[in-house]
Amino acid sequence: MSKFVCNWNCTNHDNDDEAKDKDDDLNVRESKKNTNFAHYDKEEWSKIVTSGEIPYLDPDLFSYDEFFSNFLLKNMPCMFSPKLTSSWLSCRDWIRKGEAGAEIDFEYLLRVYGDAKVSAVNCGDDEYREGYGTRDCREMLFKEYVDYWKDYIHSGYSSTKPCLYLKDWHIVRYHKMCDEPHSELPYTTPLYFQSDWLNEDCDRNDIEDFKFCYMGPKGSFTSFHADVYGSYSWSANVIGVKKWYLYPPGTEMKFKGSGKMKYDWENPGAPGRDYIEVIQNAGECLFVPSGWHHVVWNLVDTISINHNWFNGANVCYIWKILQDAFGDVERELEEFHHIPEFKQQCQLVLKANHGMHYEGFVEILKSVYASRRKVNAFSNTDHIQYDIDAISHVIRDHCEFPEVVSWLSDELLRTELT
Ligand SMILES: O=C(O)CCC(=O)C(=O)O
Ligand SMILES: [Fe+2]
Repeated sequence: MSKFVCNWNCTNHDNDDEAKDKDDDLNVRESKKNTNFAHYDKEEWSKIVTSGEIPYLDPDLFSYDEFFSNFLLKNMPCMFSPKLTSSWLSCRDWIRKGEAGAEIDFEYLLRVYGDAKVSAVNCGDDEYREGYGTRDCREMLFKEYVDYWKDYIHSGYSSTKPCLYLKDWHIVRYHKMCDEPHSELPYTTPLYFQSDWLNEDCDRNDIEDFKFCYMGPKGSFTSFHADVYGSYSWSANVIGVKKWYLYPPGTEMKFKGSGKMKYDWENPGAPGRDYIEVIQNAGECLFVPSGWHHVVWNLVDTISINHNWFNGANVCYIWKILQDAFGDVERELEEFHHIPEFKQQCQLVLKANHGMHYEGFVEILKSVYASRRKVNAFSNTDHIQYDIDAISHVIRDHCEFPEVVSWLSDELLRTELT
């Protein structure tokens, strides 16, 4: 057993007959999804919302174990001081001294990334603002984006020009793919975020990862959302300032009328809509817990590094979100339920809509399990044991795939880890 107390509770009540009867009502269904958090101490979330502040941590004084127990397991946000990023190449080389303080070194960035392919969204687009994806997503070369950005700054951020936000750039993958001499990575993942099953799996299979660089002018923003698959995220500012509105799980329901979620831009904190406002300065790094909705504003020209990830501490939540998404697909395609391959077809739609299906999820669990049994993948034995226990727990809950459960039983028999 690991010394860390587990918080697993994977039973998905979506399968209950009684619950199915009520499923016609979207709001009932959505509030049922909130039971995904039943095993967390919501009191703790309310306390920090009431205090209006999140813990500010000095990495020299804060161990991984403390972060694991106090933030990952409790699903609570926190901010790390700039000491966490002070050794990053990007925090040194992407910035230069200007007349009014630190400024972006566009010339350096152009030399290294000029020909990289990037995409930028138009923050003025209504669809983007409403958080439903956008058709106005522009593919361009990095040098074209810099030309635009410089011009936008020069115009005094003119409201007659579009506000374009360069998002979701897989910069680590760019370094891996190009054989230019500038292969030194712009940052290293801080220890606190290194137990990362999602990116571990992407790296192992050489597929697109969840490690991003964001660059945007003053006024650019990311709409109201919770992160992909229910993952955690961390976000570090290389330069600039972000303002975050963080909503504890469940409070996003306050933005629902009948049907779709609608964020209230004029009044993000009307009574009952509990949130914390967080200012993130240059070098600081924010931990965003699973299922916390958020809106993010760049208050000045800002560059950040952001990862999405999950591990043993939130894997049950990821599994529940996946089951909920599968339930949604089944309901959408209900008229075809008599077709013999109905479930398999729903899995394919799940993969297309959600980005992951059951099989993909199990593959991640299996490969993390195998690597944890080699022990030295992540050196702390308590955390290795925690990961192994978490995977066993989720897989046992995975009754739709008896062959996976029997794979686990075989593996457990072979496990000699004490
Ligand atoms: O910085 C942004 O614009 C969005 C970041 C974000 O949503 C995240 O890191 O989860
Ligand atoms: Fe996010």
